[in-house]
Amino acid sequence: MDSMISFLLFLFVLDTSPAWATNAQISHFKGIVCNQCQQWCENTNLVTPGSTRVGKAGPRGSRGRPGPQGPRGRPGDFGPPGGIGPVGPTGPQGEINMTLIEQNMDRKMKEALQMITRSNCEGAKLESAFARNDSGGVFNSYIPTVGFKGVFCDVTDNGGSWTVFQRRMNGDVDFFRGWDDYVNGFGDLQGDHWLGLEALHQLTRTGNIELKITMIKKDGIYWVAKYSSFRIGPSSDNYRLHVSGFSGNATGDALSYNNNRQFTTNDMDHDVAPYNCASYHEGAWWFGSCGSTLNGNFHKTGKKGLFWYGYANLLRFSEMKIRKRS
Ligand SMILES: [Ca+2]
Repeated sequence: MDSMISFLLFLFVLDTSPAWATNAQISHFKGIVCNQCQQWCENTNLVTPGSTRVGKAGPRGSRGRPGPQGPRGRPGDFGPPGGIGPVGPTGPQGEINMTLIEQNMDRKMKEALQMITRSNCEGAKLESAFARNDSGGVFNSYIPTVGFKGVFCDVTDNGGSWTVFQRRMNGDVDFFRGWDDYVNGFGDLQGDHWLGLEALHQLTRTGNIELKITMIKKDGIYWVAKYSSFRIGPSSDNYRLHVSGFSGNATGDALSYNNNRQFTTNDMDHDVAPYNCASYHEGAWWFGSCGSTLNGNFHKTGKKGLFWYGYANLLRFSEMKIRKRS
């Protein structure tokens, strides 16, 4: 009942717009009515923006106190990596530690190293040969002053380690040659060949070298001539022969006649004959006043043939090889 009275009073106030009603009084009545009849007020849009008045702005307030310090920030990401610096100066050359290198090599590498560093056939193994046959094979060697050179190593005869330096077996290589060829060597290492006088000098210069000569006569007899000491002098002495200590079943010590003789070829006569013994025998050897030679003409007989200790002992095979004396 009281609300109804207030409402009627409010309508009265609004309709009459009395001059005596202050804004505060109007707002007071609005509050009372709408507290009681809120839904009605909303539905009738009785409360309008115009029903309130905006007052003058008040004085500006004082500045507030600073707020509390904020939490610490997260660390930043890493930056991009820097560039590669300049190459430093080259260090001093170190010494080659052969012991360490060999320790790290496998067996095959060691064999390869032995192949290129060996100067003779000592300890040569057949499986390391470049080419081979029943008695041995071809190996690469490094001979002082000569350089790299192929050699045929006999790895089977009485313990092996033989370096073959002369062989006549089929006659397909001409042995009637000049000085340079005999110094440097010629022929087929697996067949007929001459290793070379300079190589022979280098391989025997230290001494303690033995020589073995195997021969097969035309009649099939097998001969062996061994010498316990064999050495070839230097180029300046025309590769003089020093040999001694003969043994074997070959008839006669043929090389004793050639001992201490210089080498003679058809273009370099160092023999004592009034003519050139190499031309006379169609070969080359440590001739004195000539004498026998294993470097004669394979296909001829008599003084131009291949013989040992006299023209009558013609050969169809000869091989000369050396190794360190045990
Ligand atoms: Ca002469």
